[in-house]
Amino acid sequence: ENAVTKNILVNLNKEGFLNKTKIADRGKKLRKNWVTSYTVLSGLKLEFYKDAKDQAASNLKSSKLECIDLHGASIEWTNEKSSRKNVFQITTLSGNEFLFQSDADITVQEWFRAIRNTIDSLGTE
Ligand code: I3S
Repeated sequence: ENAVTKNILVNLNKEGFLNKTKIADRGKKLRKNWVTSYTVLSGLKLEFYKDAKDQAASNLKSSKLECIDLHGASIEWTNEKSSRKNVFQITTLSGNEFLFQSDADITVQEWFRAIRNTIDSLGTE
């Protein structure tokens, strides 16, 4: 089984609105700027759009805000990096750090689980 097959088997695809801020770029600390983006977990990566309509038109390069490669990334809950509740951090192999948050407890837990499962399924392949 390769990573793509595993992803299909455990059905990790997910999309919806999530608050996000990038806090480091290749290890260099950035000033926080929380934005709400339409977030899409496509199995291998996380993509961000302004809204769902933009995602539907994702063939238009301009609508995509950013993309996170989850291969080799880590994910963890954090209480120290924001005063907000339900915050988790993703750190990419390249040293980019992002915080994600939603006031909806279940939403955040579902996102955390789906992203962690994706990272685990990508493994070291
Ligand atoms: O880690 P910080 O500096 O307390 O993060 C806050 C700032 O990014 C703030 O913007 P200004 O630096 O322009 O004041 C944001 O408005 C806050 O939301 C940030 O804190 P939270 O606790 O919301 O992550």
